[in-house]
Amino acid sequence: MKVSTILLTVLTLASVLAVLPAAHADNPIIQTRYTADPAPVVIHGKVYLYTDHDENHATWFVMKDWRLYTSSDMVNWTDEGSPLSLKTFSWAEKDAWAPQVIERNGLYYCYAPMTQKGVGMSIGVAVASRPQGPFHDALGHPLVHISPLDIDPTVFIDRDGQAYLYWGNSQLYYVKLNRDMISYDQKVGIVKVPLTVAGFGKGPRMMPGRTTYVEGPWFYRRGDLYYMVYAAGGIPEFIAYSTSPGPTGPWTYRGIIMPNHLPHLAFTNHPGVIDYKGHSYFFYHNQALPGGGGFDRSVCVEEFKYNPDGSFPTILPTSKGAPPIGHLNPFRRTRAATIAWESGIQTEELPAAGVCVTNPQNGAYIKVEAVDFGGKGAHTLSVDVASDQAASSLEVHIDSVDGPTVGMVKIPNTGGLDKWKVLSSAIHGAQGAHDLFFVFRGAPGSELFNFAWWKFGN
Ligand code: FUB
Repeated sequence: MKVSTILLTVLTLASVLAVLPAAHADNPIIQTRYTADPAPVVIHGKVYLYTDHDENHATWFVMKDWRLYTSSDMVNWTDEGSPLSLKTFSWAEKDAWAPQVIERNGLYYCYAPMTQKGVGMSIGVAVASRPQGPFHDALGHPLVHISPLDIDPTVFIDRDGQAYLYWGNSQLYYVKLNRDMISYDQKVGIVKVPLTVAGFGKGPRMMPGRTTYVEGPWFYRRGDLYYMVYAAGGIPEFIAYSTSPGPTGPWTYRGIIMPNHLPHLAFTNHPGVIDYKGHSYFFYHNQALPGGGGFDRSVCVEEFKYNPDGSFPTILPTSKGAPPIGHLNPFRRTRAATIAWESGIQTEELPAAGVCVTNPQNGAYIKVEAVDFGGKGAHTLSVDVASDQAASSLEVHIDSVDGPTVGMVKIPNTGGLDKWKVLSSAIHGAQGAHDLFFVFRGAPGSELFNFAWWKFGN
């Protein structure tokens, strides 16, 4: 793409973003925490989105745990808590950075970079029997360490069963993983990928003699073409990609996917690419949440279509995000921490209750998108809540936060924020497909109640 075309695209985008109504935004897709470095994977028909986690008000990368969110419709994301943290690795000191998870033979392997005490960034591997974890350190020491910039592992199993782990900042390395996924072919050893201009593009002026490759590689195959998508070009980073006829190169530079210098993008970026239910998705991070910044980032997603020759289109960040694919069934028990958008709540893992919605104040709300109440509609709503306040309520609206009220559950003092009670109430007028809004009401300035799950009845 010509520089003038990129500039025009950037300017057009800037004006489009300026007029997009924030109230309808679904990007960033996680609002309850700052999340970065998305690592999506499809497991048993569901998207598992692993992220790392920027602590609030950070002035450097302050990152202690990894988080997991799941979705079946690409708009409602369920907070599954933290499946692993620095505490998982006895040798870790700090810096829970960009992870990736892969399944093999019914086990789930998480490759994660972190600072090894007294050594520098190294990559560990943890294993779990469920994608939700808990993950356990598989080795008790790092899997690979070759430089202080050993970060951003990306893992892929090819059709012949050979698994590859690529990683690295400013230099790309790989190993051929053994079938156990926790050791690698020592004869091949750690391979340094030749970063040629033909393979990875010419770096900008501030990176003399270098290619565009910086970090955050995301490796996969589509048909017979192998893709390496990565953060590129120095700071602020754009996302570029290279392709190859084989898993170990030779690589050909294919250009920019997501430009930099766009409103709300952070100085870093990190790709994650999946196909799901016949659609293609590009995950990245920005700094668009209130209080956001380069060290308080947020994961986003856009839907895209590959060009017929397998090349990427230019993907621009939007505040709208990907459209829903399918409807959420409200007659199944749904965790309250299933959220398309929220305002004024938190999520927290509570003993005996799992990940719940906590700390809502008067006027806080949760939006659940594309909920199908069917032709017969819903007539009851049950919610599992715990409260130490006398007179709170949960209003149920459809279409918008101040749209028609279809019901209201009175929430009494249940005996404490850990005393759970299932309460039910009548619902009127919830029929067909709508966005659903739970609005929290109660004494201003108070933490109203904890909310574990909800279920409509007909
Ligand atoms: O999140 C910490 C580091 O910033 C990641 O490992 C890089 O990819 C960049 O996003």
